[in-house]
Amino acid sequence: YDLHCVCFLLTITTQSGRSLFCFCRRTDVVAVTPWLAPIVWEGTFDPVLIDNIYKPMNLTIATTVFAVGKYVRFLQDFLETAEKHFMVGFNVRYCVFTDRPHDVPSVNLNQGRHLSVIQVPGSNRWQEISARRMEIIQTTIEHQIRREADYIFCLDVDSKFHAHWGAESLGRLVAVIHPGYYEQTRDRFPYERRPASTAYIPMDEGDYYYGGAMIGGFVEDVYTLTKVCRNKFEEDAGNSLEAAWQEESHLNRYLLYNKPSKVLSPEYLWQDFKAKTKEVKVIRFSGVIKNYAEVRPN
Ligand code: UD2
Repeated sequence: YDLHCVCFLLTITTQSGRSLFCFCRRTDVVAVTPWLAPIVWEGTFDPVLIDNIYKPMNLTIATTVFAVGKYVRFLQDFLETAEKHFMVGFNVRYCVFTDRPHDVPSVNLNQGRHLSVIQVPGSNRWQEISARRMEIIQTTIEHQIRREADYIFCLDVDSKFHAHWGAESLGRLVAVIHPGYYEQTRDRFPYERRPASTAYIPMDEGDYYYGGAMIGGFVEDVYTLTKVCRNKFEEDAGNSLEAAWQEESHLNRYLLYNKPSKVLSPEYLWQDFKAKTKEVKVIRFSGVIKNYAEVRPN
């Protein structure tokens, strides 16, 4: 399940006798972490070879997305573009969490893809909506997802897919490098810096700054992640603390001590307001420009 295409020249002969080649063609980016997990950039993997490995497994990918309050307006573009680019040819089970089930748009889904709507409470604080995602994903894995899916991706809704996002992204525990910080040194990362918080990371620690807009992996590994982050969040709340970037801060702390088995480059989480840089050959998924004051409850 957790096959990696790293930086080796590899030849595989398929059942039809065809030889497939896969090798790292990038010299301008680092494509492996210090703990030997691949960092997935365009040009470091062969999508045909990877499909040949994963498609026969008949995998199901759960995909959670929160659309609470006015964020329901982002669902249509999110789903329509996902149908074009995200895990095409795989079984996908979208779980849409919303307080406005009647506003969930009807989008044509391809074969093998299903959508369920799960009602969640609204909130007057955007920080709470964002932070409670861990708790809700944890309980939904317990009640539903672990019976239905092999892998899970948890994604931000105010986003669109623009290009192929496929099985090269699958792994035991998958995180994405935040596009705002991939060129920065660790002392510039916006980790939680107060020792009193359970999300605390000292200045001389940290590998990458991971974006909270995507977590993924085996259902059970993401389950443990959400459970730990939820507990830490609640522990902080009990001490009247809220980490600098809510669940993103807890996620970064978790991933420092539980290293991801695969890291996605910022191709998998760009921001529309940010000009494309030369390393980014393909933007696959990006956060749309939004008027925070208008879409958030406060
Ligand atoms: C950043 C992160 C986001 C999260 C947040 C922390 C990236 C690119 N983005 O984004 O993942 O860690 O900071 O606070 O890494 N939501 C609703 N209704 C609301 C507010 C939020 O449904 O009223 C959901 C929705 O799915 C949204 C997500 O929470 O996509 C994240 O909230 P955000 O978009 O306000 O956070 P943002 O863009 O500052």
